Amino acid sequence: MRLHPEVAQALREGRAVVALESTVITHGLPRPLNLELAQTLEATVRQSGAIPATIAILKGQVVVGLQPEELEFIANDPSADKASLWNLGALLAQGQSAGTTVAATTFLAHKAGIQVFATGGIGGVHPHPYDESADLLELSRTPILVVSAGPKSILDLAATLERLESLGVALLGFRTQHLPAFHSPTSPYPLPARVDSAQEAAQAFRAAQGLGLPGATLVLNPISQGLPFEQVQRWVEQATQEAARAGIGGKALTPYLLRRLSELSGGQTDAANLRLLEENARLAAQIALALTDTH
Ligand code: PSU
Ligand code: MN
Repeated sequence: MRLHPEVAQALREGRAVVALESTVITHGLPRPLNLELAQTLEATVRQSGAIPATIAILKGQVVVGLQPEELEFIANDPSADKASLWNLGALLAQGQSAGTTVAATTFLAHKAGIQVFATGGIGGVHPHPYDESADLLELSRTPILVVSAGPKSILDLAATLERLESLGVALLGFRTQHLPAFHSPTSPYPLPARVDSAQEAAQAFRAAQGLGLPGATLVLNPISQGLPFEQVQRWVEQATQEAARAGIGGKALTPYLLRRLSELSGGQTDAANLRLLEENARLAAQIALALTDTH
């Protein structure tokens, strides 16, 4: 594992660091939007007073905090794989490059000593056929704070929420009592807890850490100016049926559905995706800063 010197120094000095994932760069957004987004997220974290650490697999090495040219490399490498836990060892041994999913980024960020991680939407339970993201299990066994805009809208939200409860992932609605649904700010599903500031989120995470709870604290940050829930659900239904008909499954399913949503919505879901990623990076930086005040 190679840490960017700036990240290593910030961690040694107990300063605020925010981990960022890279599957959204390699598989989530089309080029050249993906690189612009990656650069914007790092700048957003910096403007908010924290140090960004984008995590990726580069030529068989785990890199925590990419150099600008490394960010360009991974964003433009069409052969970059999607790193989850089931292929991480093989990717390293075989010298491959890959974007890291929420599952892999959670594991690697925690290993590097980073406490806060920002993403867009987490993976979860797909409606059918059976497919459940490794994100859920990894969040259940890694005590890190993750900021997202909710489970991705392509998922079965009720089933995903049930799994998060069963797995003991701590859920905090950020200024909301209901589960945010990625492209949409809200859904019909109530959350167990709510916080109204970065400080409160930091305190809840510290309390969970103090007890030694094994899992992550997931801060659910509703998108501002999102898309209507029912509208997104209609696009999702169509895209899901098309995926089933085309026989798309496994790790190709999430990227396929996100692409189809973008087409069906005339690009509206991509615009929403960019906005929520930026908002999550900003909130994550604020929480990382708040954590440096509460020891
Ligand atoms: N959030 C986004 N776009 C994405 C993803 C999240 O806005 O592309 C990625 C994350 O890396 C997440 C992954 O971990 O999709 C989920 O893939 P799967 O369902 O195959 O676990
Ligand atoms: Mn899957």
